[in-house]
Amino acid sequence: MEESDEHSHFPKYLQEDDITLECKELIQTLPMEKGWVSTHLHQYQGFWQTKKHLQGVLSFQKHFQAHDTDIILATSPKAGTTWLKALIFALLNRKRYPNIHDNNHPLLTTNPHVLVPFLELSLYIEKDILPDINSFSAPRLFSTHVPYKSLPKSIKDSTCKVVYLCRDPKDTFASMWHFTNKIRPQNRETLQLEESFEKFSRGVSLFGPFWEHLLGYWKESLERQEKVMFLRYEEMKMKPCFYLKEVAEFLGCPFSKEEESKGVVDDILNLCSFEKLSNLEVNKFGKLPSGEENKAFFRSGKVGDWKTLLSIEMIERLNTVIEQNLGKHGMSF
Ligand code: PAP
Repeated sequence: MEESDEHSHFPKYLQEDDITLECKELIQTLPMEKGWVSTHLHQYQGFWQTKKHLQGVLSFQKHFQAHDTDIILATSPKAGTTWLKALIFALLNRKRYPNIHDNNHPLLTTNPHVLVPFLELSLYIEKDILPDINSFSAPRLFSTHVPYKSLPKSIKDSTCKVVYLCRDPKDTFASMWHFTNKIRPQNRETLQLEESFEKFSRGVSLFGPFWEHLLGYWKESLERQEKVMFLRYEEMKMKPCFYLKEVAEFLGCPFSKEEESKGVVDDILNLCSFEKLSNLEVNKFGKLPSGEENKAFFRSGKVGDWKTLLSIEMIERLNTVIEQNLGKHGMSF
């Protein structure tokens, strides 16, 4: 029996039998490193995965058939996935739930990760069981942490839309470190900050290197603007109204003048705000089907919280890594 690693989204204990033969054989051929917690990470198509994630990725790559109307939310872990899921779910379902104050909105009783499932971490994670996603009504809304280059061909070839959200790697690291500590098995000591930081800076984190993840979607967003929309957490925090309207345009469901004057944009932003979501019963006391507490996905929701965690040396080191890998592509944080 092996403990699953950081950011589970799937059951904590992984039996050898839960892994397909195909995945076991592939793993023998891949570079390997010790992960942040206890299990190993395996480098597949340039990105680090746990065994179980890898199996989900393989099944997703093999079986998922995109529809032209699908919408895929892509993020690297801890970039603000929960927020993006809530916002876009509320945006797409605004006609179905026109009165957000009516208490019947699904986001008031259900965690965003349940409403917008991960393809590789949830829908395609079970060995030998394929999800029945053809019954989902259009537009189907899914999410993924899989890097652009590893997405199934049908996503790239179809006209389905991809919305990517990234975040300052210093905050991403801080969020990931706190989260991994929170969900670690009770009998494990607190993660060593220095050790996790060293791995993150070398690119060894779930779906890392973070810079390659970000660049894959960034380049595609420049080449195919109608296909991939590239968003930053910090900018969305600063101008949420502007970006929600931009996303609505991009997804082909712009707000009408009437909706704007009725305050629909603000209603969605309020419903999906950190304060609102984190204080709901479901997110304070509920759990995901995979066993994680919903509250683990709501910590501080701030920009720049890394200042409370990282030493001056760490900040310098990460800034250098960011500059070396992203600076030449015109990106900075
Ligand atoms: P995931 O990629 O593992 O699904 P994700 O949702 O990206 O997780 O990570 C949670 C982060 O998003 C937390 O950041 P923090 O640790 O720096 O606080 C969490 O607080 C933040 N978050 C969750 N919901 C919201 C929200 N509604 N608005 C802004 N930030 C949010």
